[in-house]
Amino acid sequence: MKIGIVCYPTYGGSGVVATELGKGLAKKGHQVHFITYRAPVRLRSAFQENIFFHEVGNADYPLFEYPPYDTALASKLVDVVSYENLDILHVHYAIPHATVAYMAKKILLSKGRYVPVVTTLHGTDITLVGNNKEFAPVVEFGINKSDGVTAVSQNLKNQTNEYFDIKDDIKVIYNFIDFERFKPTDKNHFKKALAPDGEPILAHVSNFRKVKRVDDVVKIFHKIYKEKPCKLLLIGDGPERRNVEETCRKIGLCHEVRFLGKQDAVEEILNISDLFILPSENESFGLAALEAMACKVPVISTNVGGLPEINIHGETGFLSNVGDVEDMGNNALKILKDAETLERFKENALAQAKRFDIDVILPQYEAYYEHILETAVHKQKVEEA
Ligand code: GMT
Repeated sequence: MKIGIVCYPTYGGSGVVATELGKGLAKKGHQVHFITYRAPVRLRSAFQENIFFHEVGNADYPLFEYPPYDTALASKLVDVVSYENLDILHVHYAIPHATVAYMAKKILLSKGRYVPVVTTLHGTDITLVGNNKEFAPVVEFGINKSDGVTAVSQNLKNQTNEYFDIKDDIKVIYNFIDFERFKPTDKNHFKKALAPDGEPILAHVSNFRKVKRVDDVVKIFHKIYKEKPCKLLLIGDGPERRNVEETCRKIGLCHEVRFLGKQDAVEEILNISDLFILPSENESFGLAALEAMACKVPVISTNVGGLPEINIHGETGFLSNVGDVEDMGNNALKILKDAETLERFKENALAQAKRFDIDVILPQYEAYYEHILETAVHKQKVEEA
């Protein structure tokens, strides 16, 4: 198949999933075309002969206070679909990609060319509009005009149906793990350097946005530290970092906390960690938690969104209400109480992550594309009518 993938090329979860999916599809022999404004982060070091990147230009002009990216992207899609003869367009994150793809589809149709569009909903493209009605009509329209729609968790599917009037069934296809990269690996020398007295290492990975409640990570860490000396590694960067640093200073624990910033080799850090902490206010899936579990790290998280679908309470970690740092701290101590308990949670975390192996999930996307292509001919007739 010749597949066009549209995504945000940044460190955000949707871009990561889109890139890993594209790489996986290419490995299986499909021709994959990424169409976005910059090479996606996880594509930069991965040269493959059947992966192509088409850069959407910055349509800047002195008149534009806001360069019209939507128009530039739609034009690029028309161009790439026509000249590369793509079979299907798969857009990740509804805003603005679903409606832009629909615009491109209509332009192509006016030239007698039909390309089906699959939209994958990732989370904030739905939950954000739940709080911000300014986007809602466009998002609903884009979803309803897609030939196929997938959501990364059952909870996200439910929320989408709750917020919008959705015509067709949304298919749940979970996010996945590439075990060639995220797997348990012995990094004891590295661990010893950071925790010389065998202290447990806690980790958190995010884009440091408010929704991640990174401040709570530090508060949970503080609660654990009072009972059991430990270390905290904070990976990622974003708008909340300054406030989080301030909290560490106030608590007086800066010497035990390391801000590592954005990291490419996250798996190396996960492999020296004993617990992963994700106290998000909202999380449609929680790919960061799954990546930790694939490296055999149990998870202390909130019980929101799709998190209960991956983190099994009392088995792979624990779930708590948003903001309940006391409960999250106590749960962490339950896991860290002795070596056997920790090992049991670690084993369970790894076993659960294996259910989301790319080899299990990727064929679901391929089957879905096939299904959409089969129904495309019928859809084309309806569109033309
Ligand atoms: O909010 C983020 O962390 C980024 C965002 C994105 O779309 O880039 O992540 C969302 O999609 C990820 C991949 O499907 C999910 O793992 C995250 O849970 C989801 N974030 C939220 O729902 C807040």
